[in-house]
Amino acid sequence: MGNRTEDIVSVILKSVRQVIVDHDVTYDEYQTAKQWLIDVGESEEWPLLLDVFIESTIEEQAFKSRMGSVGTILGPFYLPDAPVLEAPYEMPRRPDEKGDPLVLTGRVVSSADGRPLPGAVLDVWQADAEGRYSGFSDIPEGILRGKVVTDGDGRFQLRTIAPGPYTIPHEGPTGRLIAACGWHPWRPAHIHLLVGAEGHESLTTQLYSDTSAYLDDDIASAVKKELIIHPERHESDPQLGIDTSHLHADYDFSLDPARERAAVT
Ligand code: MBD
Ligand code: FE
Repeated sequence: MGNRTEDIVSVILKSVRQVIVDHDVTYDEYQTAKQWLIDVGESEEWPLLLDVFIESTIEEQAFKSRMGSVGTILGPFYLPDAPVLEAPYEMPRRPDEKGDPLVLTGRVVSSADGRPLPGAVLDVWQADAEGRYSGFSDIPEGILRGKVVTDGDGRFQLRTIAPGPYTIPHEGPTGRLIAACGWHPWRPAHIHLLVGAEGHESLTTQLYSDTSAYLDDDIASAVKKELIIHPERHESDPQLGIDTSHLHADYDFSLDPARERAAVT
C-alpha cells in the first residue's frame, strides 16, 4: 500500500519548487509570500481563501458521477443551526429589509425514479441586498437563514428577497491577493441551499438569477448553467395568497439515493 499523504504532498512540493525555478522567484518574493500566508491565518481567512479558489475543483471531482441535480460549492458562510420555518415560509428578515421580494417554489424528487420526496429539508442562506451574511457581518444573527420542509407532494415554497450582487470580503489578505493579480472580488448574486431527504445523498448548491452580473466571471468559479434561474415578475399570486409585486422562480431538486458506505469498525 502506498502512502497517499506522501504521494500528494510530494507532488505539491514538486510543483511549487518548479514554479520557483521557472519564474526565478526571488528571496524578497519568498518573504512576502510567507508573510501573506501568516496574514491569511491571523485574519482567519483560510476558509474564505480555500473556498473561493479551491473548493470548486473539489466539488466537481467529488460529484462527477452524480445522477441527480448538479450542485456547487458550500462556501465559508454556512451555519448549521438555522430554524425550521413554518407555512408560509417567510425567510427571517428585518422589518425594513431591503430587496425585491422573491418567491422560490419547486419540488424535491428522487433521481432513481422521479418520485417526490415529502419531508425533505432545504436549508437556505443568503446575503442581504447589500451583500452581507448574518453571523459574518453586523447584520443581526439569524437573518436570511432558515429551513424549509417539503409537503406530501415533495413541494416547497420560500418567501425571501433577491440577494444583492456580492463581493467577497476584500479588506484582508485574500482581497490583497485579488487586487495584486488585477482581478475583481465579485460573485454573482446567489442563494445557497443544502437539500437533504431520508435515504438520499444531500445536495449542496446555489441558485443564480439570470439578471445577475458576474455569471461569467465568478471569483469563486462556482456558477454552472443548470443553476441559473429565470425569475418572473408577478403582481400577485392568488394560489400562494400573495397580493403584492414579487419575483417568482420555480426550481426542482433531484437527489441521488444514498450510497453504500464502508462500515466503520
Ligand atoms: C460567499 O458568499 C461564497 O458563497 C463563497 C463561495 C465564497 C465567499 C463568499
Ligand atoms: Fe455566498
